[in-house]
Amino acid sequence: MKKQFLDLGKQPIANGFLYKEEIKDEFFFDLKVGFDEKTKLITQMEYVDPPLMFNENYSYRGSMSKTMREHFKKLSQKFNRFTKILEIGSNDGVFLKNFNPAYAISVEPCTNFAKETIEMGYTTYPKFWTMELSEVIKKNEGKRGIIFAANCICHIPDLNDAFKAVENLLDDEGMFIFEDPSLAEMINNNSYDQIYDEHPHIFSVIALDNILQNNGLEIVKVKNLKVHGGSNRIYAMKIGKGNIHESVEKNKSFERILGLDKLDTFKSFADRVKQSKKDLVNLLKQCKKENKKVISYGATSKSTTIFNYCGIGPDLIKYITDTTPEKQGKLSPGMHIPIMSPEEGFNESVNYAYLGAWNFIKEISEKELEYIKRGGKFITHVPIVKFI
Ligand code: JHZ
Repeated sequence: MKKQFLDLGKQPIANGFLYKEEIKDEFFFDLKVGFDEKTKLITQMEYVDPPLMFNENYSYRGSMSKTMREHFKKLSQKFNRFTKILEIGSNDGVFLKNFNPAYAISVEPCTNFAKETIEMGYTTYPKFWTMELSEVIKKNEGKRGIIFAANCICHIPDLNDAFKAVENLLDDEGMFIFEDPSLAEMINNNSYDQIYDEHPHIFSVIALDNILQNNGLEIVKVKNLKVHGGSNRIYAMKIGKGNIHESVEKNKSFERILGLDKLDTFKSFADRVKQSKKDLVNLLKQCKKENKKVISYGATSKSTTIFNYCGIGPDLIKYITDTTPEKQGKLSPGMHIPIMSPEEGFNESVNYAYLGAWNFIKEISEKELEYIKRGGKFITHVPIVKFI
């Protein structure tokens, strides 16, 4: 039974960057978030139909940041080169490209990206991850020693089906490894922008272990990661097949201390979210009053939630810069702020830049030393609304 604790209002498709002519057909939904009392899962009250988000026009490229390219390269070096791997949600191949196509295959429902990894030589199933698909792959390719997914499992509405499908395709001694944003980090950082259509769930280790165990799998190890504003890498195996590392209980008891197994914790989080909205809007209005030019750095899915929930449009944020070619020349979803390349828009006229990609603050501040030296400032809402 889901109990609603947060209403983030009408929201568009977070990665639905669009042209002016497309505004009239733009899709909106109610973004409401609840707590499932049985499994302790934080999950949306109603899910957006996946093909509306993940299709041939999907614009998020995992390889756009150096941080993530290095992250996946480093991780891939820990894997046995000769283990048969399946990646669920291979995007533009940012992880997959580190493996020999003879051993690594993938699943990717965004057909624009599936085409890219096929061209790179990898067998890629251009489909959503389901029990039905895992049966097809088992017949065609055989079972897998490793099933990997980064920023993908929390995108799947039906977790029971997804985990059953993993259990079906995994070798008996195989390892299911996946990373997604951490609920503990979201609560601690007030980073409510982790919630958007593509993230129907935000995972605690407690909730994940409950749901995995209902489907024949269990968590054997947890690694806390810095990427994407704080994520967890979960290592899971078939029940009884692995030794349970102390990190599992450590994470669960930390989460219990934070109250992630109780609805009240999320009610107070919702109060902090409302305050964050007021603070951000007030700060941007003040900048406008002082005739400062404010732009946004990184046209992220996260900033779609922020701009639409807070009602921030081109009057407060002139435009957004982003390195992704597929986003440039378009408008941001819902609030229709123009997007351009950093070469075009990140220039001397900018006074302040709201960090849509706050999760890459280190990479961005290293890259934008000139801007910082001449007095340019960044604005963030994480963990509180402030100038950096
Ligand atoms: P970034 C996406 O979320 C969607 P987003 C998805 N649902 C998910 O889970 C996470 O990714 C992992 C640009 N950029 O990674 C590139 C610059 O312009 O925070 C990207 O468009 N300059 C799958 O969209 C965006 O910012 C830079 O220097 O919230 C970053 O998007 C850098 C570093 C990035 O994910």
